[in-house]
Amino acid sequence: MTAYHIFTPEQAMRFADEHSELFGEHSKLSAAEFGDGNLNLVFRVVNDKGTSLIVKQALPYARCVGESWPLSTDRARIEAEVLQLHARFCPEHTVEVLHFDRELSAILMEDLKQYDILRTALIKGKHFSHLAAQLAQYLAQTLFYTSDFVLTGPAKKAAVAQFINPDLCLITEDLFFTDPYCNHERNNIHSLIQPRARELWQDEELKAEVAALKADFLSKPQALLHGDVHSGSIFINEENCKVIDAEFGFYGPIGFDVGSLMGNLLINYVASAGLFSDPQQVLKQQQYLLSQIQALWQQFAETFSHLQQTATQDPALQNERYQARFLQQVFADAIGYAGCELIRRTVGLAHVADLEKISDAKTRASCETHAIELGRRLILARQNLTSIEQLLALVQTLKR
Ligand code: SR1
Ligand code: MG
Repeated sequence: MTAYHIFTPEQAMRFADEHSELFGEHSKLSAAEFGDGNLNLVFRVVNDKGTSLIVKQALPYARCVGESWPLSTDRARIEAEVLQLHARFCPEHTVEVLHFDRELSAILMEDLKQYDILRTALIKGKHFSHLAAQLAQYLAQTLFYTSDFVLTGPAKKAAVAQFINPDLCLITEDLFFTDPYCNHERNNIHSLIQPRARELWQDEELKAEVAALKADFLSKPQALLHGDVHSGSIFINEENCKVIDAEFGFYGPIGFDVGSLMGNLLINYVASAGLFSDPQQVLKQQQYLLSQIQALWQQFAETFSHLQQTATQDPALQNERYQARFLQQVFADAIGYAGCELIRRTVGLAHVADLEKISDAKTRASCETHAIELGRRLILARQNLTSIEQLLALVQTLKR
């Protein structure tokens, strides 16, 4: 067993070589660190034939801030175990973990270099017709099979304990639900939208609803979530998409994963007016995103409902009325969490390239204001929206 130390590229290379047959003997390997995420080191290890693997190592602090923000390296175990479990239920759309070393908090995984990051692709205006269908499958399968519909009471409690993830949950608890609604020093607010952000801090109606969403995030362990399904955690190409980066995984409300994804598609929707100069391209992009959001919910609900009817183990939870009610509440929760994602990516610590890439400050401010308004409406209206068509109508009535 090797004690924890922060990898150099050379050490990451040796780690990959020791734990994979893929490179073969006498391979000439090279490695480079290329991570640009908020928390970890990420190395690509390549042999002389171009075969490559990824080594991801958790640092004992948040990379984007430094040692002043300590973080448990146990998140690497959580990530590896969530990905391994999700891969049992949806291997097509989960990145493959090849090896995990607990001491080193290091994961060896497949390299998705034939894929693009979804966020980058959307910013370039690339469209994939399979996006919604595949991610609906990923969400429905992973969330259903880790829920009370399938697990016995004792097995579920053991699973909840296995995935207790206090450090990373605290990040979400703070960044998603607390900071944007007060004058927090972590917030990152462009000067042109300062006045709109300040209104959030006084918006008691909104803050009460965000409190309810946070309380559910804290105390509704429905399924093993990925916990951070934003469009930077999804790799996509013409045929397939795969989800990575499950370090925020824990047992929480199903609507959080579904809503995080919807929220990210909506962020690109509002940003597209600033990303593209041709109004026709904006329209095309927005239509594409709305059609994907619609298909995402429809196909998620269809698959989840089918699984409820055919694979529920718990006799009481086989009740059809309860099952329908459950799914309706997931929908409302998802809309609320999508709203929170729109707001926190605009005024909170962690911004996203969709909005940051808009070079004209006034245009960006107008898109950000749109994001805040849309987020607010979603949070407030979520319990009254009973169909995906109603959600899309609400999105379309709110103009920039
Ligand atoms: C300090 S971590 C900031 C954000 O990056 C992650 O991907 C999560 O979305 C988190 O909120
Ligand atoms: Mg991440």
